[in-house]
Amino acid sequence: MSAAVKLFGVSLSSYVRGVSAALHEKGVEFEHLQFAPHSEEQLAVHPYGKVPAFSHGDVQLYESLAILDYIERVFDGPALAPPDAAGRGKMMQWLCAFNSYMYADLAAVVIPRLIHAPQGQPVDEEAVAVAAKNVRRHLELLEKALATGPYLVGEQYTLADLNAAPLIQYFTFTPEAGPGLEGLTNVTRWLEAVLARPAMQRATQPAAAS
Ligand SMILES: N[C@@H](CCC(=O)N[C@@H](CS)C(=O)NCC(=O)O)C(=O)O
Repeated sequence: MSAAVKLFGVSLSSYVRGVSAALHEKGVEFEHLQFAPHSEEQLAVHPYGKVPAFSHGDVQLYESLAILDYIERVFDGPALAPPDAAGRGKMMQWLCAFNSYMYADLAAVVIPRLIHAPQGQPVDEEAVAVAAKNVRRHLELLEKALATGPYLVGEQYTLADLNAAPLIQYFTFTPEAGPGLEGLTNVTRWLEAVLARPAMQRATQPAAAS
């Protein structure tokens, strides 16, 4: 019998959704434990209390990039990374660019608009406006990349696509999405295609974020 696979962290999290989508793409059966960030349970599997964390038998991991890479290397199913060094480098570039630069600006719009405001918490409009301007620049970069193929690394759907799309989808639920996505037809087409994948649908609970 194969070792048990467990995913730790609430489905609402965009990073958890990416990892969940990768597991579904590969057809991996897994137990999904809906732990909240910084809960006692999550701190037991992630020293920083963030989501996601992951285990496969004795292997315990945190950081979505590490988890996605492990899933791609260990499990059968459709390849989610290019076979060649150049393609793999491009995929890693987009994973790192999203995690290092894009995530913070997207979250700085999404969290106040979709989490804080509905809870009656004040929103720093100036900070949201600055972040939204940065988001527009990130999306323009994606627009250019997506002019040469359906996915970020060209013809092949990869970890880079499933890592980025969930938080960009949340961005589309904010008022900033109108100007943010205006004219970006490649990004819009890409987002629709990624979100329509059965694996992403199974990983997705967008209603919880709106
Ligand atoms: N670098 C981490 C980031 C994880 C992360 O920031 N997750 C968010 C949810 S999408 C989280 O746990 N937020 C709670 C917090 O930051 O306190 C990864 O890639 O796994």
